[in-house]
Amino acid sequence: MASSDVPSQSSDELRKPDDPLLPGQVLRIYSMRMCPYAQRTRLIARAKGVSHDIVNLDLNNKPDWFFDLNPYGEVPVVIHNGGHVYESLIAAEYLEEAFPEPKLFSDDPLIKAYERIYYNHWTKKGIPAFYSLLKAGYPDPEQTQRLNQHISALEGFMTTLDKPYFHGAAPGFSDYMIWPWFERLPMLKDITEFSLSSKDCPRLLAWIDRMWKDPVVQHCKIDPELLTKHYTIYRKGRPDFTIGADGKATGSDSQESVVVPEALENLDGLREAHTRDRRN
Ligand SMILES: N[C@@H](CCC(=O)N[C@@H](CS)C(=O)NCC(=O)O)C(=O)O
Repeated sequence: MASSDVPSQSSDELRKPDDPLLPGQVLRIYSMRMCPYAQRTRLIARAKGVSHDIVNLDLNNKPDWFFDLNPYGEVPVVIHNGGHVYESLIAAEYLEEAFPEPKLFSDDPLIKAYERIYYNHWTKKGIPAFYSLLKAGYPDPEQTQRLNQHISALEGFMTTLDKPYFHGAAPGFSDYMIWPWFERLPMLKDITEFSLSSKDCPRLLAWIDRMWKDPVVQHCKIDPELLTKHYTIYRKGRPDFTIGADGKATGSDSQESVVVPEALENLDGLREAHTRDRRN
């Protein structure tokens, strides 16, 4: 089935892991509309043409059973064949193996290893730098420099590779693992004035233009205005995770916003601990 024909359902109805899939659907993804990690799995499922059911969670009100699926209490979780797979990279790799066509990884072990190096770099170095700048909420020179340094490494990979995509001639696994944060660059610009320079990042800027033309990216795209609204609140502490539900256009900032003080290496630093753990 061509990926454009694939029915996928996005819903706020809290379907449980054992609730049957809708007719014709093969798997379920527990997600949150604004989540870049969940977007990784949505991109792979879409690229594979796998018909799936997306259940959006309110991460401020997680049902207790969700921790049985993922002890970290995080989305994404993929439900398939009676199993549940969490951690976005593991879930995406699972989808690549469970649904071999179209292949998003090269058969050549060296090319595959390079692709892993690219998205591992972004996950390990780029994402923490991205959130640290976001959390600052202004053009903090130190955090801007840190993010630029890790983005320059991606530009360097592309220069050495000399291909239109990290995967090669077409978008592939590594492109979809890196993309969600590049889709969020306009949001980061709105909040911190950060942007890529055409002098330093010509290849990445050309990659971004190409990625926007990819039908899979277009399908999984998130309303940019909602992203800015969501992260404006998120960076201060307690976001409204139901933003975007049923056309809901505003995140509620009615809860008192708290700037979380500890050093930020991942999203944990942006969230109050009690919203991440089991309630009982
Ligand atoms: N390392 C995880 C990170 C996933 C993650 O941080 N997801 C966020 C949403 S974007 C989440 O579910 N957070 C739980 C919470 O904030 O309570 C992965 O790669 O899947």
